[in-house]
Amino acid sequence: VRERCPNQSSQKGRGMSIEIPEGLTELLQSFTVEVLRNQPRDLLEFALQYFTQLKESESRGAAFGNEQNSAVRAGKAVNFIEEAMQIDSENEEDEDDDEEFVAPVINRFIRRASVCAEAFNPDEDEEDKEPRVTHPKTDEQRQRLQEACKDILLFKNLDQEQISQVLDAMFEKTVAAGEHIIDQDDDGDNFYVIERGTFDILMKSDGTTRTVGSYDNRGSFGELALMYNTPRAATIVATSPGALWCLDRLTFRRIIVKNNAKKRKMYEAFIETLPLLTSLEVSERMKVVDVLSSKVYSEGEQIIAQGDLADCFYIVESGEVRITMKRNRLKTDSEEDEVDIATCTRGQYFGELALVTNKPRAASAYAVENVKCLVMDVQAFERLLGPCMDIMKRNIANYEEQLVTLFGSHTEIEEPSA
Ligand code: 1OR
Ligand code: 1OR
Repeated sequence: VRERCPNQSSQKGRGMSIEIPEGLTELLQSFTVEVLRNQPRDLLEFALQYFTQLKESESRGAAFGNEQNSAVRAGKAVNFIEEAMQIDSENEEDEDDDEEFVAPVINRFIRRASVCAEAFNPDEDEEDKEPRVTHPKTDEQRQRLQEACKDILLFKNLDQEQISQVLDAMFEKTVAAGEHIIDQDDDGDNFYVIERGTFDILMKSDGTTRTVGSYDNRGSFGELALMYNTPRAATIVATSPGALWCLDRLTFRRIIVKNNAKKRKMYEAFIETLPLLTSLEVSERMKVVDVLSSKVYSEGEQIIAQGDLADCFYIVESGEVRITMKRNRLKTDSEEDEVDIATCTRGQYFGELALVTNKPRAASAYAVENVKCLVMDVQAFERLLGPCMDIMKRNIANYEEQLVTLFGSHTEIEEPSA
């Protein structure tokens, strides 16, 4: 963090204007997020560790604030490995002894996918004339297939008839370790849902190929080339023996892409009103709609559980969501009380913090009444919301202010929310 030159004009009118040194906000913001995430017992000790590590990583060349952060997602669903720290191979002695935090945090949005905005005509009906694809399955297979597909967001908004056509058309494929399922720049053939196995996501840019993430026994891939008629954006390689459910391109386009066109019409107006997304271009906003799925929660239902690994991001479409936090540290021993810390209503979002910081959920979320949310999975979030990061980070910084207002600096809380 650079200090301002003391000879600047602000010195003249002492007491009138206070200049905030460049980088201070980001520095404190990242630190605050880590404090919230880790809830350290000894704040001073934590601060010491944090800033020492920050300083070390700065002198290793990863200058603070230049967006080159190492953040390793240790979640189960997907692992995103940023390339920044890997580029210059570090000294051996620099062993990673399972740090409680990765400093500095936050920006993992180094590079965005090169998915071009090629127009596609969702109303093209040519594919409707194709015969329906059906791959017969045993009951056991069908059950496994249903299980594998139950969290696939692209399937969430399909009606009963559409979903059963999709399931009928899917076929199973076992893969060996090392097998390339998709090669970057190829044409798209299938969409894949993971039944089991681990897979690496590789991308090449200017001559070198890098691992940008991985899948661990769940998730799906291969939708982009089919949705936007583009070459494959990445290479997917099996890193263990595994099994996939495949959906052919024609069925995918006939059902999923059609459905997306309907979704665009439905959500276009709402999406336009979201302050979070104003930094996106129109074509990008449409892609957000494509990957959103709508989910309904009934009164009192839990949407997010504090401490869980995060795989989704939420925007409230209707109803009210209550955000609560456990404050066990301030109570005697094991006793935990959940405290209301915020509410979200139409147009507001939640569940971004864990995705931005690579940490478990910092709070829980409950539906106060019947609630409808738009849900985006972590990968779509990664690919699409890079330009919205500034807004989100600013809001995350606000969490700290509100934290202090709500709880004071270290007071024991009984009923902070009136
Ligand atoms: P596809 O049809 O282009 C490759 O074939 C697939 O890899 C792609 O669809 C996605 O399903 C999947 N950027 C682009 N595609 C990705 C990415 C990705 N991750 C997985 N796929 N990332 C952006 C990197 C800047 C990684 C984001 C986590
Ligand atoms: P998440 O992915 O961690 C819980 O899942 C979500 O609750 C979190 O993202 C935020 O979107 C949302 N501190 C932490 N998370 C908050 C807060 C918050 N408010 C909303 N969320 N505050 C600090 C209070 C201890 C703000 C209180 C107003």
